[in-house]
Amino acid sequence: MQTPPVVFVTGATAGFGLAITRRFLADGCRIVICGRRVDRLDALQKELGDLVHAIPLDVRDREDVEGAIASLPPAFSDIDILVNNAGLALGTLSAAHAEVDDWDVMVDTNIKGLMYCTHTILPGMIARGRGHIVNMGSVAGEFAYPGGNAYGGSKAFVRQFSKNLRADLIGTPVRVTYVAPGLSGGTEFSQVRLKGDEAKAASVYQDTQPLSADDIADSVHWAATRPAHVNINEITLMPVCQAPGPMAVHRG
Ligand code: NDP
Ligand code: 8X3
Repeated sequence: MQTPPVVFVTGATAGFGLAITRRFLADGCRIVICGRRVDRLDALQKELGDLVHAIPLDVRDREDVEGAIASLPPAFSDIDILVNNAGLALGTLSAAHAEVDDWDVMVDTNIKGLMYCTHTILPGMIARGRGHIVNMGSVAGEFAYPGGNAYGGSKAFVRQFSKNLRADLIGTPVRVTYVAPGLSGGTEFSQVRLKGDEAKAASVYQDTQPLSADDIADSVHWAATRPAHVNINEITLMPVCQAPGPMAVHRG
């Protein structure tokens, strides 16, 4: 890295996004952090200091995304690295029993929010001749499991969108990386997915050593700090306690 890049992290009020923020901050990067929870953003702004610029942002709101990015102060406006991390799963029910409102929220956040941020920030990267977009996927985007329905589908979109971005960006120096973590603990992901059922959320990680948010931050940071001619297309990481399972066969 020459001058420390400007990094824009969506969903930085918790979990992976916060760990990614701390990892890049350790390099002296300037970082725009966003999320919906203003109290968290205020506290983080105070804690992390002047290299951070915190903005309340719901990535589902296209006008808000475009307006917030257009009005960044000059020190933070030339974004070098966009980490499209904001996302969530809602529910674990099978498709016929799932809430269609939950599907809407996942599609609006994981797919449309990611597209809005990308579409708003990408032209500046191309014009400046430097940039890197890191999209947060999941193993759920590749491996099917019961109850994964719309969440896994949304992450499969992110994976293919990342590859298609690379195809569009050929001939430019802008890089794209898709990161697909497996079981990861120490974040709010399961509390959100299980709608506040703390006991159920804790049971997801019972007797396991899941990945940590710092493991994901390391991967993102590693991809972003390869030499400029190297594009890491995709990183899939799972904890050692996890592996893909066999295909289901119903005999009856
Ligand atoms: P957390 O729930 O801990 O963090 C999610 C972050 O996304 C929060 O900062 C939240 O902030 C933000 N967010 C959610 N919706 C919006 C929105 N509409 N606009 C802006 N920000 C939003 O989850 P993780 O850190 O675990 O997950 C981060 C990403 O990693 C997600 O995309 C998730 O799908 C993916 N992932 C997680 C795995 C895991 O097991 N933990 C494994 C694989 C992938 P706020 O509420 O303040 O808006
Ligand atoms: C989160 C990982 O396996 O719970 O994306 O879908 S999983």
